[in-house]
Parts: sequence; C-alpha cells; structure tokens
Amino acid sequence: MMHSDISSTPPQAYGPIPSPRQLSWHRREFYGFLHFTTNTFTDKEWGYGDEPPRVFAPTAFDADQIVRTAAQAGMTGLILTCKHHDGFCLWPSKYTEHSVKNSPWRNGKGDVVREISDACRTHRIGFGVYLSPWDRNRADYGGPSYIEYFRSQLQELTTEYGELFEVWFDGANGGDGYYGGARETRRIDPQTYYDWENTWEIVRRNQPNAVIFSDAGPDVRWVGNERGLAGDPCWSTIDEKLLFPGIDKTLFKSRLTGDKANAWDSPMDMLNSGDRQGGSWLPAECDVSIRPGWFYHPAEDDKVRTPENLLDLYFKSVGRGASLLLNLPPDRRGRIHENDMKSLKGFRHRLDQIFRLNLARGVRCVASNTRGGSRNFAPENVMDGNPDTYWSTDDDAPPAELVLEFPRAITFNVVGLREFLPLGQRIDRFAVDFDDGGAWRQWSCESAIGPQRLIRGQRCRTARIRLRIVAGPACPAISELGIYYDPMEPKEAVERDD
Ligand code: FUL
Ligand code: CA
Repeated sequence: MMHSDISSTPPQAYGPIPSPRQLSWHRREFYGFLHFTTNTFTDKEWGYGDEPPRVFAPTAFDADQIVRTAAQAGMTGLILTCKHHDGFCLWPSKYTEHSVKNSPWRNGKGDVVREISDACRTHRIGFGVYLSPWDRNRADYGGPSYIEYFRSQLQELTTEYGELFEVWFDGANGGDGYYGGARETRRIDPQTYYDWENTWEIVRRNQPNAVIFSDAGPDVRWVGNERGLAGDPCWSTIDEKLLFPGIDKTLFKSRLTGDKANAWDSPMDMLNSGDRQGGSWLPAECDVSIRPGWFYHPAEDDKVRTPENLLDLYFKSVGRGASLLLNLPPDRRGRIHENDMKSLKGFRHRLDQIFRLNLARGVRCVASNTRGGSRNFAPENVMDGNPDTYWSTDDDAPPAELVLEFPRAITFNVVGLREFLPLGQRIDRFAVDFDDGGAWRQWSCESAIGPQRLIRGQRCRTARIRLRIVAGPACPAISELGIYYDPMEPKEAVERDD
C-alpha cells in the first residue's frame, strides 16, 4: 500500500493561475512577427486601402529563407500579417478580390499564408495569424456586413492553415481610409463594434489551443508600448475589469477607484507593469520591430538593431516574464534582408554564449526548509532543467533561502529564475547574495519572478550563492535557478530604451 503523507502534498495555488493554453504559450518566450503586404512595395506603414493588388510583386519570395532565418535565431514561432489595415489579403480569400489572387505574384496563384505556414511546420516552429479588424479598403467598414466579412475571413484562417499558436488582433483604428472609394473618416465604437465575445468564439471553436492577443486579452495582453519593454516588475496578473479593446485613457481613468487611481496614469502603465492584486492571469507580450518601421523600407537598411541591442531587449522582455515578439519585415524580394540576418545571427550567438552553460547544474544545494522534508519538493529540483519540478517549503514561509555550494569558485554575472506557474505568482520580493570571503553580500534584490526573471549584474567570483525569498503571500515554488557567465561585460552604451 502507498504510504500517504500529508507533507508531500503540493502547496495550494495562490491567486490567478494560467490556463493550459497560456501555460504552453509561456514556453514559447521568443517568437517573430512578419509584416508584409502592399506597404512593402509602396514604402508605407499604413496603406490607405486604394493600393491596386498589382503592386504586390515580390521578385524572389522564399518562405523557407524567411522561416529558416527565424528558427535559426531561436524563434519558436512566427505570426504573419495575413491582412493589415489596408485590407489586402496575403491569401486567396473567397470573400474578396482584394488579395494575392489579383497580383502578378505567382500569376495570381500564390498564397503567402500557405507557404509561410507550411515552412513553419517544416522548421518545427509555431504559426500564428494577424488579421486587422480595421479595414481601410472595404466599402462596408463601419457597418454590420463588414463584421460578417471579418468573421468569414477569421473562419478561413483558423480552419485552412493547420494548427495556430496565436491569433493577433490589433487595436489600431485610425479613422480615415479609402473605404471602397468613399475616401472619408469613419469612427467605430471599439468596445461594441466587433462584438469581441462572439468573434473570439470562432478562434476558440476552431483553434482551442491558440492564445488570443489584443490590448485586453483574453489570453495575452499588450505590454503598453511598441519598444519591446516590459515593466520592472511586470506581473502576469491584471484587473481584467479595467481593460477593454481599443484603449481610451479618460475612460480608463474613470474606472479607477481607491489606490488604483494613484497607481496608474494610463492604461499603458497598467499594461506595462500588470497588477499584483489583479484577478486574472493575463501575461504581457512585447511587440517590437528589428527596424524603426514595421514594414520594409530600403531607407532603413542601415537602421537594423544591433545584436547587443536585441540582447538588451531580451533581458527587458523575456527576462521580466513577458514574451518577445520581434518583427522581421520581408523585403521587396520576399526575403529577410542580409543586414537583419546578420544581426539575428549575432544575437543568437550572444544568447548561446550566455546561456549555453548553467553553472548551477549538479551543484550541492541546501535549503532552509523543504516542504514536508519530501524529495518531491527538494532544492535540487531547481537545477534539473525540468520546468515541472520545483523546490517548495512548508506553508509558513517566507522567509526562506536556498544556498548553492560550488566545489570551487566560479565567476557569474547573470542569474535566471522561474516560478512553477501552475501554482500562480507567489513571490513579491527576492534577493541574490554571494559569499564574499566568508560574509554574505547582496548581489541583487528584485520584485517578482513569475514565468522568468533574468538579472544581469556585476561580475562576481565566489564559491557560494544564496537565493533569499524575502516576501510573498505564500510559500515559494521555484522551478528553475540558473547561474551564468557573460564574457562580454554589458556596456552602458547599449542601454538604449527606444
Ligand atoms: C499597430 C499597427 O498599427 C502597426 O502597423 C503594427 O501592425 C503594430 C504591430 O500594431 O497597432
Ligand atoms: Ca525544475
């Protein structure tokens, strides 16, 4: 008979927890955006909607080159702008003539969505779709028949291109457009026009494992800026009642009461930092382009972010528990430009340099307390590379601590931590100390761990490192702790926040 032992019972979850589809999305961390449409050829960022399909004419479209470049950079998926605000469709939609089928590319027989999604499967990375709600081409935009059109297209994209990992709904609604020749400004009510509940339902039905992104969730939230920067800290929880698609500062402010009225000045601030007291698990995604624009412009060929800048973004997005959605704009050939490839390669090299070797692997590990004295919650679980095992303590902690004892002195300047997400975000504050000739010295002290926390700090040589859980509402559940050494000292000059 099995010995039943209360002490080996896992801790109770604290606060909101991720859904299964959010949990699998959390493992993606770094993936790419592809902004590609008529804008690529007209040198625009927002097409007006009157671009003739014939302008879409990539000269050497190569889905394999695009997807291979992304996969080799370490991206775990790609999200394609199947239709941007100008309304041109990269697939031969049954519901419009405004698509690749009337372009010279592949004699009107091409399908960019098909080729990219197939290449993603070949390279074993995920595929996701961006479908702009705002459509500056459609004559009926603003009326009820457009919603039917939009939903029919969503139905096509969610049923004809295999499994999707994410569906991306843009909040932008600029007003003016071609609208079938009307050439006027149209305003819609972003809260009611798209009837989001029922539109999201199409995704739920056809792609139950895909997460839905918008300003306001329901699965993944915008981080509040397009510079790739998560707040520090960036909580995975938020007060969903305060959010709504189509962000309006005045309306947002009017919904805030008590402490919250002082905590955030705008919805962007709240999206950026999350809300520790929030009632929903709604993690942030950082969307940012490798170039100044989202679409390809020849004039930006020498404005590609450097590997060091991308690394800085990685620490400020993935390293703060958000995901990094990095845009790579295919050029007029329909390929990722050489300069972007070079930068991505350099970035990948830097990530490998830092994270290839976890110096904590297999090191002796001593905890102040182990839950029920049980091996299920042993401190060694933080260094087994398995996200499903974790160290935990009895219910009355924190404070709690865990000491790594290295057989001989090591040099480190980067630390990585992960909480066991199925039990929620349990840690408010923690510190990392090192043994400085017999006395503990604090190396860093931060708020929030969540899906992941990466800290870059001063280079230290030591034989003992201590993790101190300083504050939290419940006992900790830490699934991973990594100690790394970056041979290139981070320079102030790369701390560029734009
Ligand atoms: C914004 C859009 O207006 C941009 O063109 C781009 O697609 C970006 C990712 O989202 O809201
Ligand atoms: Ca583990």
